[in-house]
Amino acid sequence: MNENKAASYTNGFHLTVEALKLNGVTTIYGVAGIPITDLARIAQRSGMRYIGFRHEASAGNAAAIAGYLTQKPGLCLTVSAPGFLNGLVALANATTNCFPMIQISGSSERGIVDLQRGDYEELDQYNAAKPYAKAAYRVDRAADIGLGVARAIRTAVSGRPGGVYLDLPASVLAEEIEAGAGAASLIRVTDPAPRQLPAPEALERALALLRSAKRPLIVLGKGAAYAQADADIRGFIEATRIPFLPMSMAKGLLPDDHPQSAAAARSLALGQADVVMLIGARLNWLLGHGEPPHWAADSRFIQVDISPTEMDSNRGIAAPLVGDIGSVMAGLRAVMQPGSVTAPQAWLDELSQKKEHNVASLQAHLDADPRPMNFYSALRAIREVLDTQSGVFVVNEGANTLDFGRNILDMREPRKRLDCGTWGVMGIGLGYAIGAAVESGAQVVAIVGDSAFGFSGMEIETICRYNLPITVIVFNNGGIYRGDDINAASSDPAPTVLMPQARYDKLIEAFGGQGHHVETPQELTGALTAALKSRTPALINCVIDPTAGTESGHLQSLNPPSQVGDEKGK
Ligand code: ADP
Ligand code: TPW
Ligand code: MG
Repeated sequence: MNENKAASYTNGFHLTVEALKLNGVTTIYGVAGIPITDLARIAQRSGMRYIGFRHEASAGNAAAIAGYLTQKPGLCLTVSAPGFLNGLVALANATTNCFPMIQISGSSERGIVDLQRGDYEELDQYNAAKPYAKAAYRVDRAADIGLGVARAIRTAVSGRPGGVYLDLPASVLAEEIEAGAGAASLIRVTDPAPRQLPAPEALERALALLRSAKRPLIVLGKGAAYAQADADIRGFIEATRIPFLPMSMAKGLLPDDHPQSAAAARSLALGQADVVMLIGARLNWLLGHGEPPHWAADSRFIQVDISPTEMDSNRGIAAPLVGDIGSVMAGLRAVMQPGSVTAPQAWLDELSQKKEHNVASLQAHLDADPRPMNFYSALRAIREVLDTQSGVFVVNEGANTLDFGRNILDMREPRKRLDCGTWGVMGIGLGYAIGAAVESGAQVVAIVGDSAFGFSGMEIETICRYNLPITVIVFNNGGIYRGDDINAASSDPAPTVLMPQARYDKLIEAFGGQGHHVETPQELTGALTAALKSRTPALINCVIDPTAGTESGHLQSLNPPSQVGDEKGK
């Protein structure tokens, strides 16, 4: 290319980067290779941040959680075919969790792929992505890159947020077009997630139902956390004195030690509530589909959600409030007469009594000091350290590690707890930790089961390479759920067993991070305190009793047992 041509021409690589920058995308999470290596380079050179991962699933998970935390689509960049598919699991997970994310993937030669002539990394990515994404788009001309990026951004964040796939074939990235025409083709998206106001009659209907309630309950989901309407949500809950129950990622929206929290009396609250207001929470499996025996058969529901078709998905919704949570909560506060909705004292007293009882029995477990440590004693040590900190993100994955972590670790700030979410997926741990650290600059403590850790464990190199303030605590109980299963049939380990003597701490030392091996709560307290103080990458191998966990954690009822003809059906 001669000088004149360089001055007056641009290409698909540059147009993609310019389109992203024009729309405020500042960070790309990805894995480099054909045909997007130069895209990553040009992005970095132009002032964007490029975070390179060891596996696309983790890059995608980082992008997804960036989207959740910032309300802007997190961007994941992948190479063709296998890289694309590796990233797709994260895009599907983002869609399932309603996190806004865009996966941009390079793809191979269309003419060869479509006739299945056998190209390098051949795959019909656009069609493969469709069922797993909120939408998929493919750009076939460099002049359309601005349009493709604009559509991807608006689709990801408007309405119910989700994952969008944007296919950029290698030939489009390399295509040169006249620079002026290229610049003119870019689109800055105006108001990508417009407010959606609820209808006045819908507000009235919901308030009338709340006024009639004897045992009202508010359930806060991660949609409520995502909406960043913290003051209006808290204001409404405190003004009405209605008890609230946070879903796991909504913990901290109001502090867990708030007197109106019904978390410690969950079963009673669900089972007895007569009017339930769901705010950014779906009545899916995590809420027993809204059905008995978890819920009263005659309970009535108010649902605040941006997605109209979420209404009646499991139970009839007596008062649908379709709109964005910020607008709905502000609208309710604006029209509600002061004092007109108040939770009856008898209901509050009933919940308080149950809470006191449950808190006392949890405390008894926390106060025990068994050797080896169990989930209670290890989490008590972590809780005591985290109680002295503010602004720290907690990432939590595993089975028992997740269940105990959710119950024992109190959150006091919104959007600080990130976990397996709607799918109960393993492998989000280090990707979420990296995304949270990169987007916020804050410290992250990732508490992960030893099995869970394995799904994204190589990203400790990424954490060390970028010197991120992340402490990974591996709850090492030697297995999936437990470490004590025995295979009587051969010398192979049982299906759920991992190496109990594994020294995960040594892994991070290979990359220059701090490794700690702990066997007592005191050692765990010391290691976590030191790691947080240093603000540098650390991994704590925390030895947990192999017999302490329960198979399938809290989800035993979902695990079909095989009994016919088995010596040991469980
Ligand atoms: P949880 O797992 O915490 O119960 P879910 O993921 O099931 O939460 O539900 C989140 C809900 O929040 C989804 O139905 C989604 O449509 C909704 N949502 C997300 N963002 C908003 C928003 N800004 N306003 C209204 N609803 C939202
Ligand atoms: C992508 C199935 C659910 S929980 C779990 C697996 C493999 C690991 C539990 O062991 P861990 O925790 O992490 O050591 P603990 O404390 O109970 O010992 N593949 C994917 N997602 C899921 N959910 C699984 C497999 C599973
Ligand atoms: Mg384990």
